[in-house]
Order: sequence, then structure tokens, then C-alpha cells
Amino acid sequence: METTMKSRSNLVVSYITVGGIVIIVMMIFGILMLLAQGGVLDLPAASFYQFLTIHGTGMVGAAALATAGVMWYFLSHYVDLSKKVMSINLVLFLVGVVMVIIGVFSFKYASSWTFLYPLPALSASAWGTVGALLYLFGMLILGIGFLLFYLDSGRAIIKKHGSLAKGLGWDVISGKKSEKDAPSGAVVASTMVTIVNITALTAGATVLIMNIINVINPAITFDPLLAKNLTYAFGHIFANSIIYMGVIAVYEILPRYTNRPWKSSKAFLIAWTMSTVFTLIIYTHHLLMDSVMPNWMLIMGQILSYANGLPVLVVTAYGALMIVYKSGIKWDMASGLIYMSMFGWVVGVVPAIVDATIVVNHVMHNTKWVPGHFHMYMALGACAMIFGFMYFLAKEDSNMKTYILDKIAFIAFTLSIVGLSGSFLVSGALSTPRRWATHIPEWMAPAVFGAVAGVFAVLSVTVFVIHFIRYINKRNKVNAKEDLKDKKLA
Ligand code: HEM
Ligand SMILES: [Cu+2]
Repeated sequence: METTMKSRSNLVVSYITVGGIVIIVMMIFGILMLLAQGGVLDLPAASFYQFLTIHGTGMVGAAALATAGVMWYFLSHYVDLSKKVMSINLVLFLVGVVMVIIGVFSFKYASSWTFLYPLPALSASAWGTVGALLYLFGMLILGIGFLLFYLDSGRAIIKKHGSLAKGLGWDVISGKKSEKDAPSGAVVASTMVTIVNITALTAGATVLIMNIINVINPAITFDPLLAKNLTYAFGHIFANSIIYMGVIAVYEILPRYTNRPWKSSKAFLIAWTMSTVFTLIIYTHHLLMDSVMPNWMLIMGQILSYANGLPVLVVTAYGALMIVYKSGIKWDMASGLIYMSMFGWVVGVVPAIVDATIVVNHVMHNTKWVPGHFHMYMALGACAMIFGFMYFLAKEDSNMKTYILDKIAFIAFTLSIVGLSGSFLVSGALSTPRRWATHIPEWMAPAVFGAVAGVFAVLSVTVFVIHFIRYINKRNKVNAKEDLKDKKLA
């Protein structure tokens, strides 16, 4: 048992470390973009779009990898997951990332992480076939890794619980089973993510292959509207799933800190089922500008976008308040970051809901309002869950102490992300378009402000990651000593 615990966290620790380091590097590219937009840094437009591409791809990939590590760590307490698949996913991730990096920086590929057909093939000579193929194949390899990962979680959940429907607790919802036998929050969330991400990754692989064919032979073309649907079915769902994996840390860590169970009530299960369905179909809010889409689909996309994450957000935020209320919880870095993540999630969703309104969307959708809302819930929501998990693991495994610097980093991180997201929202309100390398002078001030906030954010995250790496070192030393002892005994 002891050894399985150890090797189980070894892989998890690698996921989190790779994720954390990539997030830091990508933050630096984010700052450089803002400095360029703010007129402080003289960056060629071509480089800006390469940075934009690597930042979007890298952030989504790294946050997904790290939260997949969180999911694996807790889910493996309940079901029997494959370590082999876990390591294959890590290897494919690293291979994919290297290909993407070479495609972007050596071959100037810069379609942004949404690689919207037919852009990969039609670059107006900004990049060539090799760059596009490196990027697209890199993404395909990455995607296959994640697909294997979710196929394995699906297999394990079905083996233990009978079906994915039971993993979502449908037999409890229908009254066949009592609430006290309901699957844990970790299982419910993992089931949801398994369902939506197998769908997303299949759509993604399909449209990547379509793009690859079109890049190799531009004479073979595809229906751009179909390609766009597949692209956003992939991108929207996959990016969304990050927070649904991260939230498992909330369900598992808060009960340990408060000595109270996190119960899967019927309301909780129904909320997760609703968010499963909504997450699958509301990617159509990315097509509100495509007047050729069937109207009913757009209307549905709009209405359900309001409701998308709300059920899960409400039961989770309410549950988090209730479990902490008068519990005498001890606040430290882990519980603090986990609690803060709820705040970031809630606050980040509000401007998203505003933007999901068609009337507002027509004005706001291509402005920096959009990065404004998702930086809030990605950085202060999903990433705070990852960082909270880092501190949790370091304490639980090796009883790592924290210092005043960690606390300062916590406060600096919170304020700087609020500042960064706020600066994006202000830019949006000023009608600053998103994804523009160059800003007119009227748009520059918020970008410079955002860059300064970004510097504090990157410094804080560096403190978090250094704490985690110190923990790994300590653990390796202890493990080495134990191995020595074992040898001597033998
Ligand atoms: C120091 C922290 C960060 C800074 C300074 C930063 C900066 C930026 C900038 C300047 C953009 C382009 C905005 C535009 O359209 O003009 C951007 C886009 C983006 N960022 Fe960040 N960011 C940071 C953290 C994050 C985090 C933590 C995530 C996710 C985990 C993230 C995900 C994204 C994504 C997905 C895009 C969209 C890329 C695209 O439009 O193709 N960023 N960021
Ligand atoms: Cu979306």
C-alpha cells in the first residue's frame, strides 16, 4: 500500500509540476503581449500573434494537465485507474508541446489556439505548411493523450459503479438508491468531465484531421461552418472542463479541513447532470455572429449559456459556504486558495453571462471583455484550485511549512489577477478589440496597467511553484532514506 501511495503521487506530482512551470512561462508571454499593446515594447506584429498562439494553447493545455492530475489523485481513491495510461498521457503531452513550440517559434505558425479552418492553410505567407503541420499534429497527439486519459477514467468508473449514468448518480436522482449511497463529488465531477471531454476531443481530432488534409492539399476543402462547429465544440468544452476537474479539489480538501463530509445530495447530482448537458450544447454561443446557423440553435445557445455552469456553481458555492460555516476551519495556504477559487469562479462568471446575451454579444464579443471574464475564472478560479492543491499535497505528504512570503504571494496573486482581469474588462468597455497586436493610444493605458499586474501575478505563482518544488525535493530525500533503510533491513 505504502509504495502504491508513493508512486501514485509521483505521477500526480509530475502533472502538477509541468503544469505549474508552463503556466509561469505562459504568463511571461502574456505580459509581453500587454507591453506591446501598451506601446511600451516594440514587438513585430508577427511575434505578437505567435505569442498569442503559444499563450492560449499553453495555458489551456497546462491548466488541463494540472487539473487532470488533481482529478486523478482524488478519483483514484474511489476507482481503479491505470497508471500506465496516466504516464502515456504525460509523455504525449510533452511530445505535443515540443511540436507546438517548434511550429510556432521556428516556423512562425500563429493561428491562435482556435486554429479556425481554413486559417491554418491560408496564412497569406505568414507561415508555411511545415509550421501548420507541426502545430496541428502536435495538438492531435496532445488530444489523443487526453482522450486515452478519459477513456480510462470512463472505464474505471463504469467498472466500479456500473455505468456513467450511475457515476452521475442517476439511480439516486430517480430514487432507486438512497442519498447516503450516492457517488462522491469526485466521482460525479469526473464522470461529467469524462463524458464531455470524450465528446470534445473526438470533435477536436476530427477537425484537426480536416485541417491537416486541407493544409497538405488545399484542393480538398470542407464546409467551414461544420468545421467551426467542431472547433468550438472542442475548444469551448475542453476549456470549460478545466474548472470542473479543479473543483474536485474543493470537494475533497474542504471536508478534510472542516472534518465534515461533502455530501452528494439530490440537488447536487441534478445540478451536475444539468451542467453536463448544457456544457455539451452551448458552444453555439461562439456562433452567434454566424447568421447562417439555424436560429433555434443560436437561441438555445443563448438561453442555455446563462444556465451553463450555474447549477454546479450554485451547489458548489453554497456547499462551500455551508461546510465552512462555524466549522472552526483552520485557514492556511491550501484552504485559503481553495476558498478564493470559489470567489474567482463566481466573479468571473458574471461578465460571461452578460456577454452571452445576444444584444451585448454583438457589441462585446470581439473586444477584450471576453479575455476579461475568462482570465478571472481561469486564473483566480481554476489556477487557484491547482495552487491550493499544491499546498495541500505538500502539507499532507511532507508536512511542509509555509512562510510569510507565501501569504504575501497569496494576497499579491489575488489582487493582481483582479487587476489584470479588471484591465481587460475596462479595455472591453472602451471597445478595444481582442487579438489586436497594435492599440491606438486611447487603448494603451489599461494594457500597461495589466502588464504591471501581470508581473505581480507571475512573481506570486513563482512563489507557489517554488514551495511545491521544495516539497518534491524533501520527499525525494525521505524516499531515498527509506529505500536505504529497506535495503539495510533486507
Ligand atoms: C500574468 C498572467 C496573464 C497575462 C498577463 C495574460 C495576458 C493575456 C493577453 C494579453 C492575452 C491576449 C488578449 C487579446 O486578445 O488582446 C491573453 C489571452 C489569453 N489568455 Fe492570458 N494572461 C495571463 C494568464 C492566463 C491564464 C492563467 C490563462 C488560463 C489558464 C490564460 C489564458 C488565455 C487564453 C485562453 C487567451 C486567449 C488566446 C486567444 O485569444 O487566442 N491567460 N492573455
Ligand atoms: Cu464558450
